[in-house]
Amino acid sequence: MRVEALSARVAFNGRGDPGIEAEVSAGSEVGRALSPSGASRGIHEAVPFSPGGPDETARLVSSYKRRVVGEDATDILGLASTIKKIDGTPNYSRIGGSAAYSISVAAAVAASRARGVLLCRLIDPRCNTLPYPLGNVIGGGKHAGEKSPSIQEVLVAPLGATSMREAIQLNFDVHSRVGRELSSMLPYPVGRGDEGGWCPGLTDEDAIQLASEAAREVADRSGRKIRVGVDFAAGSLYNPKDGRYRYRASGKSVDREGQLSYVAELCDRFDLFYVEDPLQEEDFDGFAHLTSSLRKTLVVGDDLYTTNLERLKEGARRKSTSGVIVKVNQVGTLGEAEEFSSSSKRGGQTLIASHRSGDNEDPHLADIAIGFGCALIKCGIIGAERTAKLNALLMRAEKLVRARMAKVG
Ligand code: 2PG
Ligand code: MG
Repeated sequence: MRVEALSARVAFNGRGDPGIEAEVSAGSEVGRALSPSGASRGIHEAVPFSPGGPDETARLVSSYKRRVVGEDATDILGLASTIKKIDGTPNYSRIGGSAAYSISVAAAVAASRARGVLLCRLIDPRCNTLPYPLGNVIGGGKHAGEKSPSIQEVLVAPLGATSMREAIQLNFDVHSRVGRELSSMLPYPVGRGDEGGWCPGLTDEDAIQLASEAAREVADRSGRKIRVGVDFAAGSLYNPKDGRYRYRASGKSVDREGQLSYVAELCDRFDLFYVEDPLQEEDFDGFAHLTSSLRKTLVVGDDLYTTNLERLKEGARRKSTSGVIVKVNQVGTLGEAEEFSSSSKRGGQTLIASHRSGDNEDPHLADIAIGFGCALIKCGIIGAERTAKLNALLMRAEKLVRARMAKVG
């Protein structure tokens, strides 16, 4: 099934950042995809735009579109390699990673429509695992204001839920319970960060405590297990000049050893099932230390890997992590992200598909998570760009008759 036409425009995400929206026709159907954008970006991520910025990135598409037209839209890996060749740089600095993202995803969407299958089934015709939603109840770091916690995300996952419907409801319940608690304990109204998590003027530990209590209450009432995790996004806390991690909310400042023990202490105190980027993105050995010592916690690499196969191999060699984040726009195309995902699962990693802090109403992440066989999907709880993915998961849970919730832990 050949790509018949391709066009692109600049469009905006829920944070107001520009992205590239591609429109691809194949098999007389049209697929669309709009690239998301990160605020705490890993240093090894694909460059989002060509040197002239978003408008030039969209305009450039017309100069190379004849090399995409005629390609097989159902061939996710083949199309990725064509786009990679067109760019010709290691990190999409010529055509822009946002163009690579949107063209590759839009082509797959068009192909799935033309075939009459869900996008997840185009990615993997045998996919049958539904990921647990991992959503942030409290936001901090680069996703929230100065006075909010320094840790970027306090997350919950309803690992005892027996259906997608129940899982999503439990996350909503924890989120609203935290909101009610905050309005009774603080003398000012609390806003929400980029991903819909509350962003109160609390220290990190108070924020984790609050989310843990809310999770426990909802778990007790429902009889379902709900676990708490955090994304430190430690690259944002780290100062390479002095090698220290700074928590502006509490005034805490620690060196590498101090950070290692602080992470372990928080895991122990709050029974965290999940820690993402607990160290800065070059410290493969520090991650390995945590992975071997924190047996009950998933130690997850996001900025550590940036969905990059070579970095994943390095992590595998050093046994750095037990979990891996996949974000298509970190690497560029859907096909490259698929290769990364397969390789990480072969290596025994727990795979987590993730949204970006600047995201939009596209539902495609739900299909990507199911198609890649992810155990978890990190896509927030509140806000239309987050519920777009959650609602798509509900529909897939209904349509994929033999699908079951993933096994985590
Ligand atoms: C992260 C992401 C998504 P951003 O660090 O995991 O939550 O944030 O998109 O800002 O990189
Ligand atoms: Mg992260």
